[in-house]
Amino acid sequence: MSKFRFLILALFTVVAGFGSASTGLGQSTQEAGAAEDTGPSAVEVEIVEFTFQADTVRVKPGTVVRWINRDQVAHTSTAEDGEWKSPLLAPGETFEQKFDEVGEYPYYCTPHPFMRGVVIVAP
Ligand SMILES: [Cu+2]
Repeated sequence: MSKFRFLILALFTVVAGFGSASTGLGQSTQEAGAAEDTGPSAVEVEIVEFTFQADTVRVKPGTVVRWINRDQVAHTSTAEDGEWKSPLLAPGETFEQKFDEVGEYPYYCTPHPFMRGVVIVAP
């Protein structure tokens, strides 16, 4: 990844962070941003200290959600209904899933079932 692209991603993360600060209720949300100039729009969920951050993401149909493990131990992103199932993600590894259909998609981490998140797909 080029340095420039990394900076864009970092900036997006900061902007999304500001957006979530106003939601309150101890639950963070993240809106899908404008499409990047390459490929479909993507939203990142960081796995940090046994939590999905943000644990609730709202995206438009066709968005790719990318989980990235920034923790010290391995985690997964596993859909409750079996729609997707990441391999065990070692620290630093990522997993992507594209969401085309409107709906709510709860998921968890297989080794740590208390780790929960949801992807909400709406127009
Ligand atoms: Cu886990």
